[in-house]
Parts: sequence; C-alpha cells; structure tokens
Amino acid sequence: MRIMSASQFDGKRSVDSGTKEQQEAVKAILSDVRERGDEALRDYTERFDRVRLEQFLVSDEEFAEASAQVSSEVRDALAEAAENIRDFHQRQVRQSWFSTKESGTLLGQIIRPLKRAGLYVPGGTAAYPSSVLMNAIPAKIAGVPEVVITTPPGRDGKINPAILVAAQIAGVKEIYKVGGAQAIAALTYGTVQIKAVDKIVGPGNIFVALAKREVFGLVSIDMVAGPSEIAVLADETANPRYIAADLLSQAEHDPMSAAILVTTSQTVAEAVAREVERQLADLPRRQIAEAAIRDFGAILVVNDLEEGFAVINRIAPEHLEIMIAEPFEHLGKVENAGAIFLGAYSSEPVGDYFAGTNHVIPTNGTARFSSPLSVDDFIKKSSVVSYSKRDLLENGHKIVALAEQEGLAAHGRAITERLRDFDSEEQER
Ligand code: HSO
Ligand code: ZN
Repeated sequence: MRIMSASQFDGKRSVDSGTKEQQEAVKAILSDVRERGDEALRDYTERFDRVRLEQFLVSDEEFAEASAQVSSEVRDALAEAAENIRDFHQRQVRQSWFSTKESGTLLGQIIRPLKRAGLYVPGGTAAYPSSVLMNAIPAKIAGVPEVVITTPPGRDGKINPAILVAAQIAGVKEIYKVGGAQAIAALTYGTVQIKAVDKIVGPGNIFVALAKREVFGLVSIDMVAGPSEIAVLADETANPRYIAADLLSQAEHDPMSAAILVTTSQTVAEAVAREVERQLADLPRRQIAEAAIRDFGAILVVNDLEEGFAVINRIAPEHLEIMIAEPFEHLGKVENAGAIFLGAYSSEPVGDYFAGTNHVIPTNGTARFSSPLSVDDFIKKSSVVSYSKRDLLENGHKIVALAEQEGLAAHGRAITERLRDFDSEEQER
C-alpha cells in the first residue's frame, strides 16, 4: 500500500456515467418496456438472465422452499439484525405538527408515508440479504403500505434463498423476478403484472444506475451509490492488524472501492502496509481487494490530528473509523462522513450487518451534502395553512404589494376580493 504525505494525495474519484452505448441501451430498454410491458420484460429476462418466465411474482411455494435452504444460524442472525435496524430507525420517525398563533392562524406540516416503494436487489454475488433489510425496514417503519422487491432470477428461474428469507423477515411479500434496466422500467411505468411505484431504492450495476438516473423525476430515487469506501483515522495507539482488516473489508467489495488510512504515526503506517499485504494473501476475493488497494488505497501520514481531521473532511468518506486514544473528545471535528465508527471495537462490518445503523451511505464525497438512507427517504410532507380573518385583514395589503411587484394581478385580486368584503362588513356595522 502506498505511504505518502497528505499533500501528495488528490483522492479524486469520478462517478461512472457509463459509455454512450450503455446509455443508449438503457434508453431503448426503458421505452420498450413502457410500450410492450410484460412481454418486453419476458424478452429481456430471457436475453440477460437466460430464462423465460410467464409469471414474475414469487410464489408462496418458492418462499417456503427458500426458507428450508437457509441455515437457522443465518436466519436467526438476520432476524436479530432486523430487530436492531428497527430499533435504530424507529427513532427517526417524525411527527406531524401544528402550531397555532394568537391571531387565530394555524400552520402545520403533515407527514405521510409514500404509498408504494420498489427495492432493487442485485443478482449473483452482489445479492446481499443485509441490504434487503437496510432498504426495506426504513420503508416499513415510515409506514409505506406497499413495499415490493425486484431482483433478477438465476438461469433456473429462482432467486437467492437468503434474499427471500431476508425479505420475509423485513415483511416484504411482493417480489418480482425481474432485474436490470427492465426492472427499473417496470417499477417506473408499471406493467400488467408489476404496478408502478413512487420511489425506487437499492444498489445495482451500471445499467440499473443509468436507468434510475433516467427515470428520476417520474419517480423518486435514492442516491446513486458508488463502490464502498472506508477511511481510518489512527494515532500511535491503534492496532495495525485491526486497521488492515477493516481496510480490506471494504476493499473486497469492488475493484474501485477506496480504502484510506490517515495516521499521525509513521510506525503505524508501516505496520499497516505490511499487514495489508499479509492479510491479502489468503483472501478469497483477493483479486478484487488487491486492485482496490492498488488503485484506490493510500496511507497518508499527517503531522497531527488537526491535519488528520482536515484530510478526512476533504475526503468526506462513506465510512470513517476513528481509532485514537480519546475518540469522543474529537468527534466534533468530523464535518463530513456518512457513518462514524469510534474506537477499536466498532469495526465497519459491525455497521454493515448488525449494529442497526443503515449501511446505505453516501459515497464519492457526497457525504458533504447527503445522508445515510433513513425513514425520511420514505415519507413526504404536506404543509397546512389555516389563515385567520384577522391575519388576512392585517397582512392582505403586504401580499397584494408582493403580487403587484411580480406583475401577477390575479394573485393580488384573490386577496383584494376578500379585503373588499371586510370593508363592506365594516361599513354595515
Ligand atoms: N459496505 C457496504 C454494505 C455491505 N457490506 C453489504 C456487506 N454487505 C456498503 O456500505
Ligand atoms: Zn461492506
């Protein structure tokens, strides 16, 4: 792993916006599904997933079959993780509010869940049951009545059983065997078999990401997340073996995953570089992790913690581990980070699977302006105004002045029509 000074590090990463061909392919799929509905879904599923399906909805028998295939150890761990995720997200629930003024006016904000949310779950080795929990549970807690999943089938027409078990634990029963851009199209436009949704969430390959970006506006989408990242801020008290293991935990996600150590200690820097090499040797996903470490890994030696936090805030990492003597004392210095893990035992996979925090977190420096997936992503707000006569009488002329300044006479008249009545009522008295 490269050791360098913080000033040598630029850390720029670009968002993959696909090739021209990929963009064109996605647009063609979207419009084809829009026009031909389920028949187009069948054709694309046959072409990309190598299986032709009549019905896309997963049946009760398939759920039962999947359930028998997953060990009780995994099932129990998923169930306990789900409890922790529920407990954490329950605290995010917002209440509607109303506020009355002495003048008789009432203002408020009503919180309502979205009606229907679609969760995309990737296929193959990127099918993570943990991500099913992380996406579905906040939607459920927000009160979304219809949460559905789409995921590509295997060649045998089946879905990864652990995905079905996780869905069951999260309380999602409506699952469709459709993947790729065609799934995003179905969720956006609706087909006979798959009803359109209000919001699409969940990770996917480049085609899914491009399709989501394309349909944004017709439906809402979550973030377009890039490959996982981790930054560790460590002083001389940190354990290099733990740091290396945690860096590799994210490096194994994707050859473009970033893993960065920022440390005040040259000794720790050198020890971590050695440990990463040692631990890489027997990793099953060594090739992926090695590429990530080579291309997007770095060890940055800084003069002091001040400089360390400045570098971290510039990177705005998805995950930040703070492994220093008194982490809490410095927590307030973190301005930009999606999720912050404090101390030697808060290893990042604790958050990926179990603690209860969400693992869908902004990447690529977007933690500067966005937040982990939460209950907020599945609600919307309506403002409520009940204006009193007294207030209209007192403030009507101000509204008229603002309307006139904008050249919108009808706006002004909507107010003056009422003010006129107030005047005549006055005269009658
Ligand atoms: N670290 C990933 C999430 C994940 N890890 C799923 C394991 N499974 C993005 O935060
Ligand atoms: Zn992970």
